[in-house]
Amino acid sequence: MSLTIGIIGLPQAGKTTLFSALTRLDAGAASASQKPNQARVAVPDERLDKASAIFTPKKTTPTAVDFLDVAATVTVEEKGSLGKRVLGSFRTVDALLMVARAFDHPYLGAPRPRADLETLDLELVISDLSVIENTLERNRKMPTEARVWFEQVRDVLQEGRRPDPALIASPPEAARPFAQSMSLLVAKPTIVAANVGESALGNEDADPAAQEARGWAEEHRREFFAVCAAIEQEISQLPPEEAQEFMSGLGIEKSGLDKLIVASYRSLDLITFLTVGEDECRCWTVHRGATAPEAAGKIHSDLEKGFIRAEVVTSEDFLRLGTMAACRDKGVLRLEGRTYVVQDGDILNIRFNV
Ligand SMILES: Nc1nc2c(ncn2[C@@H]2O[C@H](COP(=O)(O)OP(=O)(O)OP(=O)(O)O)[C@@H](O)[C@H]2O)c(=O)[nH]1
Ligand SMILES: [Mg+2]
Repeated sequence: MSLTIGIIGLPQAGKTTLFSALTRLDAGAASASQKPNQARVAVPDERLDKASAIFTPKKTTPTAVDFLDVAATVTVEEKGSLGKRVLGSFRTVDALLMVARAFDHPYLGAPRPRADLETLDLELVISDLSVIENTLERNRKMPTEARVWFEQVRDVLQEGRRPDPALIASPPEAARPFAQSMSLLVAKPTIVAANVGESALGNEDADPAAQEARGWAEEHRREFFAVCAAIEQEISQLPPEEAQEFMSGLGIEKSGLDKLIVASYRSLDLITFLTVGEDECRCWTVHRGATAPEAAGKIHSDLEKGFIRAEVVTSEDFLRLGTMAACRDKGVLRLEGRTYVVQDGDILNIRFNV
């Protein structure tokens, strides 16, 4: 299971620049042809790096995130809205990253992130509305129970509001076959990024346009971060050591990728656990609240089926003490059963039999 994040925004917001920065690819040329950009990125995790330095395993395996970037510049036929081509591409993603321009653009002028985010959000609502209306239109004989649910969602959207996640998550049985292929954009976890100008570097959060975007994100209960995509793209082309030096020189504490991963995991309610050893050190992603057997199932279905117990230590304790034996001696290596709820950063060793 890998996670896909769709980068969405008005034309010239800096989506492709950000995509290039996140993926270390130079996607500028591809975007000129309006071909979507898609690439997989390893999720940075310090705990994994440090565990790997201790074990020097044959393999180190981070988790991965896929990014999708679609040009928002639309043709005349698409009538100035983001349109089917653009928004349709995002129906299959797990989360949306809304990029708001917070830099001065050569011909679009001063940033107005609040207005842009409103416009973008409205486009999502309009697109979802048309999907629902088409579904109702095409399935005139839909059971009443299903129709009522669709109309409920439609009415909320028509008022320009977002439907209650609980409503979206639980369509009545009769509506499921119709709702499945729909995957509403407004129902997706959404993160807002302000793409600030170079003058705001090192102090991105204090930038007035970034604050405007943050305000909007907070009102809409979305995760937020500020980034300067143009600089990050330049940094992403440097060798890692130089990049680190360059970033500290500019006062950038965390890369856009780091900020995005934190925001995404929070907004999707995901956590990371680790498995370590001489063969492999590896990160895994599970939903917050997953039990030890569920986590074991991520590794292999046999581990879930034959689950006996999990040996658990926090990465903090392990990295401080350096060996499992020391963790056992200090009593920080615990044996947990089926009901144990896995915590972010836990190092697990599953005992099982098949
Ligand atoms: N000054 C400044 N310019 C930027 C920044 N990010 C992007 N740009 C510039 O803004 C323009 C648009 O950037 P793109 O990344 O192509 O924007 P986009 O959102 O992909 O645009 P479409 O694909 O047309 O929808 C380019 O000229 C970039 O160089 C930034 O952080 N600062
Ligand atoms: Mg682009």
